[in-house]
Formats: sequence, C-alpha cells, structure tokens
Amino acid sequence: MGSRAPEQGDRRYFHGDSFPPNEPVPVDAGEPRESHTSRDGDGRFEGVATGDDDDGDGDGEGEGGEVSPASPSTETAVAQKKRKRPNRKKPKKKGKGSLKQSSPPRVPVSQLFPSGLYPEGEVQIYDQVTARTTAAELRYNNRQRYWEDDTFLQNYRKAAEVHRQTRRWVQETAKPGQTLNDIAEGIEDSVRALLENAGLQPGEALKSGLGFPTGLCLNHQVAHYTPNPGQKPVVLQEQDVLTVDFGVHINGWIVDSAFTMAFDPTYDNLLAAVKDATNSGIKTAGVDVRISDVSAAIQEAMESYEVEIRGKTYPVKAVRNLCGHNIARYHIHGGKSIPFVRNRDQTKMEEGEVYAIETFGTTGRGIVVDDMGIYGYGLHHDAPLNVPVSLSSARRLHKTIRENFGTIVFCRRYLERLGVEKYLAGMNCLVANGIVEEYRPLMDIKGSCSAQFEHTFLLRETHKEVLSRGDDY
Ligand SMILES: [Co+2]
Repeated sequence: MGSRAPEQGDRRYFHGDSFPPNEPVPVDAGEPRESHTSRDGDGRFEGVATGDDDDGDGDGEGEGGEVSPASPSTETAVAQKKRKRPNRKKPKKKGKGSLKQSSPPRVPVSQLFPSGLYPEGEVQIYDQVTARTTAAELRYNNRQRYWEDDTFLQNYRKAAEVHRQTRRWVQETAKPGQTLNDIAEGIEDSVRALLENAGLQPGEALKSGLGFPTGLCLNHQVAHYTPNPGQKPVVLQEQDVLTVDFGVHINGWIVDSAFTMAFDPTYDNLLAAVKDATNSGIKTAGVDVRISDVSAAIQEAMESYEVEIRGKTYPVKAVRNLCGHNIARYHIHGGKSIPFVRNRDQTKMEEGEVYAIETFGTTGRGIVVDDMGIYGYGLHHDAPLNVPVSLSSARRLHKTIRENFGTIVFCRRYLERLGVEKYLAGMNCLVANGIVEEYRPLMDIKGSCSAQFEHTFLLRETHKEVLSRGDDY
C-alpha cells in the first residue's frame, strides 16, 4: 500500500509521516545510468521459470493442478517416512511435492508446511557495516530483539508464503474480460483460506488476514483503487496495465507487496523500470543507511528507462508524492517515508525495522492527485476509545471497527461481508470528528500509464531478509 507524501495543509493522509522534514522536493532530472548490472527480469510475469527451485520459496507448490489435500502423492508418503526416522532429521523446510496448492488457492499453508517452518526470504548481506553494535552488546540486548524471535520470523515468513501463493494464482489466471471485483475477491478469499481464518467473528481478523484493501489500479490510476460494493463493474481490457497491491498480516505484522501485469508487451519497459527501481532501493537499504541514499538509488534506476507507446517515446518518471514506508505492528505506515526522488532526509534505517520499499513509475506527470470515490478507511492510532459523538450509528460502527480492524486500513467490501449495513452516515461522522481517516484513489493524468513493484523486508543484524521475494519478482 502506497504512502502519500504530505503537502502543506495535507496532513490527513498520514500517520505522522514526514517527507522530508520541511524541505521541498528537489526535481532533479535523472542522471544517465552507466550500467544496468542490477537490472533483473524482463518485466513479464506469465510463466516465468527462471527461479531456482531449491531456495525453499515454495515455487514448486503452486503450479496449477487441482490436488485435494486428502490425496497425497507417493512423494508425500516418502516424505512422511523420512520424518519418522529416529535421527529426527527433518525434511528441509517444505515437504516438497507433498501437497500442492489448488487453483484457486484453498489449501492452508499450514498443511503445505506441516513442520511449521516456512521458507526464509531472500538473504541480502549488507554491503557495508558501519558503526555496528558489538556482538556482546547484541547478546546483552537479545531479549528485546523480538525480530530475531523464531515465532515472529516464522509468522512473518508464513504471511509472505500466503502472499506468494495467492499472487501466483493472480498471475496465472487474471485475464482481460474479468472484473476487478472478481480479482479482488479472489485474492481476499485465497488469503483467508490459506491462513485458515475467515475473519467473520469479532477479533478474528485482528489475528490474521488482509493487511489493507486490495489495490487494483488501471493505467493512470496509480494507487489506492479498490472495487466498492454496488458500483458499475470494471472489466479488465487487453491494453490495460494492472497493478496488484495486497497485504497479508499475522498478529498485526503486515507483508506489503505489489506487482504489475500487462498483456501487451508495449509496456515491458515501464514494468522493467519500476522493478529495477524497487530492487535498487532494496539493494541500497541497510542498517545505518540514510533514506536520502535509498531514494537517490531508486530515482536513478527508474529514470534510466524510457518507454515507447504507439510511436511516442516517454521518459519513465518516478512519482514524486508517493513514498515507501516502514511498517509497525498493526500500522501499515510506521512513520518513516522513503521517497522515490532525491531529497536530503538524513534519517537512518535501524536494525529490527521492517520496510515496504515500493516504487511507482509513470508516463504521466509524476504527481498523483485524488480521484473520485473512496479506497478505504483506517482508525486513527491516537483516536479516543470513547467517541465524543452523539450519533448512535457512529458509536456502533466505531465498536465494529475496533473489534474487527483496529488500526488496519479496511474497505467497504471488508465491512459489508461482516453484515454491516447502512454505515455511511456513521462513517462520515467518524471521519468528520477525526476518529477515522479516509483514503481516496490516487491518479496521474488521463492517458498515462503507471506501474508499481513492492517488497517487504526486515533489517536483521547481518543481513536484510526480503520476506516477500519470490521467483516472479
Ligand atoms: Co506499501
């Protein structure tokens, strides 16, 4: 989920975000990039088969085939036999070839990984280690370092695996002619099934579920569009560029990851630019690294590309007023922002922080503005428990939000599937009183195209763990 950079008098979009403190964004044209050695991928997603299968990312699991969890293959029997050996040598990470994910995904990941050990994310060793605490100090502080706790790590990796298996299904099945509503509900039903949590009883969706409203943006829509109940269906077209941004959380720790699909190869370079920009940002990030350095790497990569669309060449522009962000528990935006354009923010990244590095590139102006409609709502983290409003429907709605979402951003579809009706007056009252924040779709100029890629990673002691990495992006 994108984080909108606040402009003056535009603070309502953020949970205490700053970008960068009291400084205008310098509009540098991107310098020519000398080499593209870090460029990866070709920007296409269908049937990418380049990933190694032995890194435990579960990619062997989701490749089609409706296999019922109740019909294990012979390989399962072998794997199970292995597990019974007295020397207790567990089969590695996943019971490879045991159970397979169905299409649409409905097999809980706990059944695919019965050991409870989920694939580690991509490990990126820090380039430079500066001014690090000593190992002795780290050991001393160990009990406070929850991010090295095994339960924390396994839950985060599990959420990432749910993301990978769900998005694989989208990449394989999303086609022109489908409605965005079908795709969104397909994603959400999959996430809930894989987590084994329907999230219909009060408190359930706080344990695990969707991390924010599923974002499905077309073309000049850059971020924060989700289908709303009762609206005219939006049908995916052959020429569309579709960004898919969804989150999976367990215990409030959100995996925030996004990718872009196009059915016409015209847009390959746009997708490649944004993918490169995101990967360059991730590569640069690390403990003690300044946000300004991450932003500069992102912009340099992004703006080294151009894209030719129907005979006209466009530079790929980094969107100036959206940002990557850190993630705090139950807060998709933890308070630090990572712009995609050069800035002087000297804030350093710190060990234990979780970041969602996302970048958006566009053939438009590179500035987003509010579009019509609504994306979602989120409880202000500092909103009072007892709401000072007289409208009883607003007080009831506030209770429902607290019980089901807390500070997790949600959309109208998430609310209506709980059976909540006639909530708009109450919602408007909560928004007007500063208790609930509303989020609008964000767009660039009509006729432009945009793309997004995003990964969630954890800054550990000696390396980054890119939790959401897959063989697709
Ligand atoms: Co995000």
